[in-house]
Amino acid sequence: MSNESLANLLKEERRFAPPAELAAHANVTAAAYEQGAADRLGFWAEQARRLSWETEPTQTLDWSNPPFAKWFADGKLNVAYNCVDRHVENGLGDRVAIHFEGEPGDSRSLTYAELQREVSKAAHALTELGVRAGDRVAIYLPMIPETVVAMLACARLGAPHSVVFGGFSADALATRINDADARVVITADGGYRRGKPSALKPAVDEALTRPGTENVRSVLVVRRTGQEDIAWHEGRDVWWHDIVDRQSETHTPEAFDAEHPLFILYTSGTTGKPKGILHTTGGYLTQVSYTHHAVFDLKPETDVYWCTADVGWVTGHSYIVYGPLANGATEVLYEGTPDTPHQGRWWEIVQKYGVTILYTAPTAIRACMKWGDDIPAKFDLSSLRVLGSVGEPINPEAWIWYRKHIGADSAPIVDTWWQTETGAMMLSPLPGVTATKPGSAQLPLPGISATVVDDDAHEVPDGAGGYLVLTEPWPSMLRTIWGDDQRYLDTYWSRFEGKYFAGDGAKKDEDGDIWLLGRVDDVMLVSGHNISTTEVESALVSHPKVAEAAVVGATDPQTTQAICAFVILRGSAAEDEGLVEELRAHVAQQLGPIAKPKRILPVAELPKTRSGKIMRRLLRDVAENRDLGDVSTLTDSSVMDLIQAKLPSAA
Ligand code: 6R9
Repeated sequence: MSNESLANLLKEERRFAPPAELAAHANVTAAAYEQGAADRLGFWAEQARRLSWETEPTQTLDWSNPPFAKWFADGKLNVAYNCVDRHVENGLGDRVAIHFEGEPGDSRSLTYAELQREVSKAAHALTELGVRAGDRVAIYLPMIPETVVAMLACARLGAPHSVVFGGFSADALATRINDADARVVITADGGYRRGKPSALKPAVDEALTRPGTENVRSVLVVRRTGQEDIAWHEGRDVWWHDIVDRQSETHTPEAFDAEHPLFILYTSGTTGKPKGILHTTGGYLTQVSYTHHAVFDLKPETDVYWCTADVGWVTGHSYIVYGPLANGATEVLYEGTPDTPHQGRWWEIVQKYGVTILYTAPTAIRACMKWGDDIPAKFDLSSLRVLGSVGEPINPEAWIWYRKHIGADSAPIVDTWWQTETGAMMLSPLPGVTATKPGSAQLPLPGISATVVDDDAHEVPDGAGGYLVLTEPWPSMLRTIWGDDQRYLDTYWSRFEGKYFAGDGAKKDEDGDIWLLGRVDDVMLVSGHNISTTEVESALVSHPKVAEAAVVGATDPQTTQAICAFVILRGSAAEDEGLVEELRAHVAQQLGPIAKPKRILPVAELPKTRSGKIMRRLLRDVAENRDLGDVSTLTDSSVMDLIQAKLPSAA
């Protein structure tokens, strides 16, 4: 990237104060920022007391060998005990932990007491299969209660889990089993996706034929879809109901060191083999618990919380499993897609359970915008009081739509920036404190130190752009890349000395609030200006005819890169002659002539990763007439054929 800072193009003037009622009773007030700034370690030591420790830690942070952190190193605790048993001991056994909603419409609620029995039985079953503390267990399951039970059973035994998203192929699963050297795989016959059963077990069978997976001795199989023709490997495969159901319902948890590994989660990144991000116990649980309490203002007695992510992503780990359950929340777990059997399915679920806190991703919000305002309007969404967003920068127009059509123009939106590597939220407004700005994650949470720096690692002044960095260690930080300390150093700690490089472009506005501008690899260089893909996309989405946009820089002889935009039009908009000119003029008017796209191509779909992030790399290949790179992480690879087929009409 050149020395020129990211152009600070977008000017967003709208502000939304917290609702008075929420502010008056907020879990966290502005004092937390002062406390975190005055004594960061003292602040986190206090948050660690949210947990129940078998041995209380006396040490907060050991940073004697940076960047290898140890948090609460002399403390001991059991994560599953903290997420389940202690709530039962505190008299909350009858509280619902999970309202499960299957895609075909089956539903089932588990109380904390029931969850305790299920986790205990599963822990005994894993022990019978030979799982011991430190053994890795791969989990390849749909979004069903057994997935949460399996993760907690592993945590209870100190056996790090590696959850692999159920949409991944046999190859991706084999690579991950191999890298973590997993000993047991927990899977299901299948799950329900888009109205039909989708098999999982065959992918496990195939993965286990690949070299490097020989150490897997057992495959534990949950029966979900009941398909008849499932292949069975005697001696290796075991039905969940055969082994789990007959176990004792009581199990004594063992306490582990705070730095005992809790899980490995693979993140693909843009190049190279997937990185096994390693998270440990005490610091991770402290920060997911605190942030879930602070950012969602969770009142566990009355709130019904719903995070729509898949458990296969970090959002599912931290904000479906560990954060909410550590806090004794009641939450919804939904198996399927938002448009099955109809495009109002999510809103029907909000109405059915009286969901009060909803946490979802910009890609889903933009899909709902495209489907139309009339769909959510058919349901009673008045229970919602806090709305969260995560995964990508949220375009201001999508933010406004979310607030207006889902949040009754009153629920605060918390735009939470974080990563698999950070383990928990790092930047976000606080719903009872912050006057929110559409499209900005705004500021580091209490106890977190983050800023924006230029190429030479100097902090940029307000109004300027650069790179987001984290300047102090935080409790839920990754500890390393599994089996590859050098890659951990090279990837995150070598770009700016002593600072964690997140890989995201960002700017500070005139108030010092932070705006995320997309991955650094995606930033465009146009006639000597660094221009953010996010800002041009947001300008396009602010046009009434555009539902979604993806912008890339394509090599250009005159301007180094030329801005090339792919847009999805809103339902009623026609792809007529003047449209492209109209959109170019709109961007120029919103951001300035420098940001005017050279090409705009209306398309039916955009290439997305399975966690819903736009894959700009592939669009760059298209814009530069190259063969497509690796498409294996795409949700639907036929999308690229459709886009390429449209290409001759462009330019
Ligand atoms: C939690 C999660 C991490 C990357 C991150 C950034 C993008 C996530 C964001 C956001 C802008 C937000 N990202 N939240 N960008 N605003 N609120 O998504 O983890 O899958 O590891 O992705 O996602 O680019 O670096 P992960």
